[in-house]
Amino acid sequence: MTMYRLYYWPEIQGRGEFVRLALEDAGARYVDVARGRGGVDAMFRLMERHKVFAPPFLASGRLVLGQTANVLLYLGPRLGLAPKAEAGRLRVHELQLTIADWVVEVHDTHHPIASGLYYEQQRPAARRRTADFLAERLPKYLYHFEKTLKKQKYLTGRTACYADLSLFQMVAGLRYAFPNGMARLQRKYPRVVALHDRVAARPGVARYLASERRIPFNEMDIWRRYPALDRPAQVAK
Ligand SMILES: N[C@@H](CCC(=O)N[C@@H](CS)C(=O)NCC(=O)O)C(=O)O
Repeated sequence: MTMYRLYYWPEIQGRGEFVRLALEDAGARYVDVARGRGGVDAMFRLMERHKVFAPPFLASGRLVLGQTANVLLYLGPRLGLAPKAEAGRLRVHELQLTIADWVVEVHDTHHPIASGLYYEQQRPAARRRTADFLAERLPKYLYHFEKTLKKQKYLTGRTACYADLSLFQMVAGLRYAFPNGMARLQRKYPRVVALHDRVAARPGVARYLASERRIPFNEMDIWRRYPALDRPAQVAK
């Protein structure tokens, strides 16, 4: 069985989680290198040598691949998490790229001006950005996936693909970051919620979620809980 090496920041789920969920769902053998003894130094060395722009990246034998969606494009067929036909594979890749765009927008709710500044240095802009995200962008993404799931169990039909696992992760992360916003919104997207629950119950994923390998969400991650950004609905007086 192939041994994969995943490289990602050791203290957060982040984008590494999309890859981890695919590996865990399939019961693949892998090492989370930066969480081991080599730490992030091992990660930086390989990044430098292979000119990878940013983590996560994956090493498989001599192959080193960066960009989350690219890593999943490679892993999908090898882990039984992608359709066989090219058209189906490209459709899954398209869905994954849409999720990648969505992740950037989630990140930008707490870092709307610059990634290099602290959240505390961009709070007013973060409030404006989050209000727009919750009112306009989040419903647009959720509706897109709700529509895609119409009349089918998983995003591409009867069997799960890696984009289903990533959609699970989006719902989990968004519920953590915006418990009030998501409580208001999610009842309008029952198929997305059912997909989340279906993925969480898959044996490999359920085992992983119950393990210590699943790091809890935290405020260094992409999905951050800042109560000032996620106010409860106004109660009418
Ligand atoms: N488009 C890339 C983005 C990768 C990325 O932004 N990685 C973050 C961690 S989640 C990082 O460490 N970025 C460093 C940087 O952008 O300078 C992907 O989807 O993998």
